[in-house]
Amino acid sequence: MSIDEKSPETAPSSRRFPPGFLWGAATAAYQIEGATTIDGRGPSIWDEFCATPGATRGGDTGEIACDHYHRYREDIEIMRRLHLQAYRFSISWPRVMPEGRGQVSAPGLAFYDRLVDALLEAGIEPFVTLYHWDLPAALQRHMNGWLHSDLPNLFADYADLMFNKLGDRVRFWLTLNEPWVVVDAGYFRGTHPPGIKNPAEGYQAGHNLMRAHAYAVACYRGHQCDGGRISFALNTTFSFPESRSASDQAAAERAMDTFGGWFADPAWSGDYPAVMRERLGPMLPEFSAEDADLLRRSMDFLALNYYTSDIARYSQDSQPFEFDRIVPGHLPCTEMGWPIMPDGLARLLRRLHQRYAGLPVYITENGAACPDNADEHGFVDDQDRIGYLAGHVAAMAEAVADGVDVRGYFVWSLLDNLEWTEGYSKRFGLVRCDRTTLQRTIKASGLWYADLIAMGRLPAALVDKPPVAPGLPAPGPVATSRCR
Ligand code: GCO
Repeated sequence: MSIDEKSPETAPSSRRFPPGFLWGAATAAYQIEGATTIDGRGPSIWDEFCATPGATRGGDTGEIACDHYHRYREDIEIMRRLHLQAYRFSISWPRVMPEGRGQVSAPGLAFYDRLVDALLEAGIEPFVTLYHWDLPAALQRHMNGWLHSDLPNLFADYADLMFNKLGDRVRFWLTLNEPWVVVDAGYFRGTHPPGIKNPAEGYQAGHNLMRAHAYAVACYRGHQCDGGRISFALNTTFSFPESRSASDQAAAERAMDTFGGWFADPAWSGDYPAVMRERLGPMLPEFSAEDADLLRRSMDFLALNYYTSDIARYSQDSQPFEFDRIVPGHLPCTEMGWPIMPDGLARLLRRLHQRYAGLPVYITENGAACPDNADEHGFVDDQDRIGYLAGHVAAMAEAVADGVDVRGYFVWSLLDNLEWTEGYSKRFGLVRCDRTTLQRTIKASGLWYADLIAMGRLPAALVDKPPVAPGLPAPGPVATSRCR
C-alpha cells in the first residue's frame, strides 16, 4: 500500500474530492413509496397510467413498489450502513395535496416530516425533488395538466407548502426532475402519461414546466431560508461529432443546445437557445419579460443526471435541427441499451462549467441497470455495476482535477424500484429489493460504494487503469432520440 492509500490528505489531487463533497443515492416517490391509496393520498397520472392494460411491462405498478412509505426507517438504516452522506428523494404532490390544489393531507405532510427528521438524525443531508413526474391526476383531468397556463402557479403554491413545512431543515431543493423526459416521453412520443404525441403541445408543456420552476424558485428565495439552495435536475448527454467536419461539429452543438440547453439556458439566461428560436419559429412559446426575469439565474447549482452520451451527425433530412443522434454501436451497453460512456461525463462537465460559469455542480443521478442474478441468500455480485460506477466516478474526478466545481454525486438508485414503463424488470439499485418479500439485501456495488465513501478518495487502481464495465454488446449504430 503506498502512502497516499493511507491518508486522503496526501493522495494526489486527481484522486481527492473537495472538502464537504457529498456522496449520496437517489430515489423518487412513485418508484419506491407504494401505499398509494392510504392516508388520504390522491391518485397521480402514473397510478392511472399504470392501471391501463399494456402500459407497463408485466402490468407492473407503483401500488406496493418498495413499500418505502412503511419501511423508511429500515431504508435509512441501510443508508447508514452504506455511509451515505446525502439522500435525494421526491415528494409525491398528490400525497400532500390529493387534488393538487386546495385541501392538504396532514398524514401526507407528516410522512415527509418524519422522513426528513430521521435522515437528519442519521447525519444524512436531504435533497428534495418537488416534481418527479407524479402529477396529481385531478390536475390532468380538470386542467389538462402542464398545458394549462395556470399550472405553474399551482405548482408554486404546492412548493410554498413544502418550503413552509421542511424549509427549516432541508437545504437542497430541486423543483423538477428532467423536464426533457416529461416532454419527450409524455408529449412527443406518448410513452409516458399523459400519452400525447404532438410537438406543439410538447413545447408548450416544457414552457409551463420552466415557468413552474421559475415561480417556485422565486417563492423559495422569498422565504430567505438561510444557506438553502435550489435548482432543477437536468438530464442530458455529451454529443460527440461523428467526424471532424465543420458540419458534424455544428450538428453536435445543435444536439446539445436542443437537449440540455433547451431547459438549462432559460434557467440561466431567461430564454431558449438561439437555434431553437430560429428553427422552431412560432411553435416555441415566448417568455414574458416578467417570466424571463424570474427564470434568469434561477439555478443556484447545476443538478446533472447523467447516464450515457451519443454521437451527432449532420443530416439535412432531419428537420428542423438537421442532425441525427447516433447510438455508438461499438460500446458495451447497460440493460437499458444505453452505451457506457464515462468519457462523455468528463466532457459534459467541462462544457457545462464553461457555459454556466460559476455554478457548482451536483451529479444528482448516475447509475446502471444490470442483469443482477441473486444467489440463494439474495446477494447480487454486480461487478458490472461496480465497473460502471467506478468509471464514472473516475471521469468525475478527472473533471474535478481540471477545475470543475463538482460538489456531490448521487447513485441512481438506492433500491431496485419501478423503472417506469419497464416495471421492475430493470434494476438500478445498490440494494436489492426482493419482489416477493420486499427484503432488502445490499449488493456488491453497495459494499463497494460504502468503501469508496469511507475512503473519501479514489483508489489508485481506478486512476491508473479505469475499469471498463462489462456489458451487453450494443446493436449496430441506430439513429434515435431516446438518449438520456
Ligand atoms: C429518469 C429518472 C429516474 C429513472 C432513472 C433510470 O431519469 O428517468 O430520474 O426516475 O428511474 O433515470 O432510468
